Amino acid sequence: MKPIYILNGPNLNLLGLREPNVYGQETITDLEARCLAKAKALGQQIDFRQTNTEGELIDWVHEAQSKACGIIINGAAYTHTSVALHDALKAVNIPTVEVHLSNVYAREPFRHHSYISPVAHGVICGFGGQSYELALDGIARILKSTGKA
Ligand code: CA2
Repeated sequence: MKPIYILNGPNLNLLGLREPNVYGQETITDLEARCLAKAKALGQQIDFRQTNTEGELIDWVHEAQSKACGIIINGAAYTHTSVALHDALKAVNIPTVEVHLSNVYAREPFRHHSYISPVAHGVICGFGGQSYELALDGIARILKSTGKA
């Protein structure tokens, strides 16, 4: 069974270590453990990664085309800036769900635009770490309905 790639962008390695008022107490390791437990309950495999580099994130999206059955992506700040990430996601034809911990629409206006949303099946934001679990539910449903689970 191919895994669902869960890709995390810049600064998310600081989760739980800085700005707990915005992003909560959970570390990136806690978040990975939460995703592993949820994936197990859904009978799915995951490959959970974080990078601070735009090019690496794009390389992982390309790799996902042949090695993953779906993508869950928190592009972090690249969500709002990266045409390259938009183009990479547009080029892959496996289901993609955009996630954010915070409700980006309740924050600064520059966070209201996403280059990922137009090329994603769906978007989940504002539920903290639970956003990732909801995204796993959503992608598992897509995979089942398309016979790819
Ligand atoms: O809410 C989200 O998940 C975001 O993708 C997080 C990004 C932000 O740029 C997006 O607008 C929304 C920021 C990730 C940085 O995470 C930090 C965690 C702890 C301390 C500092 C940054």
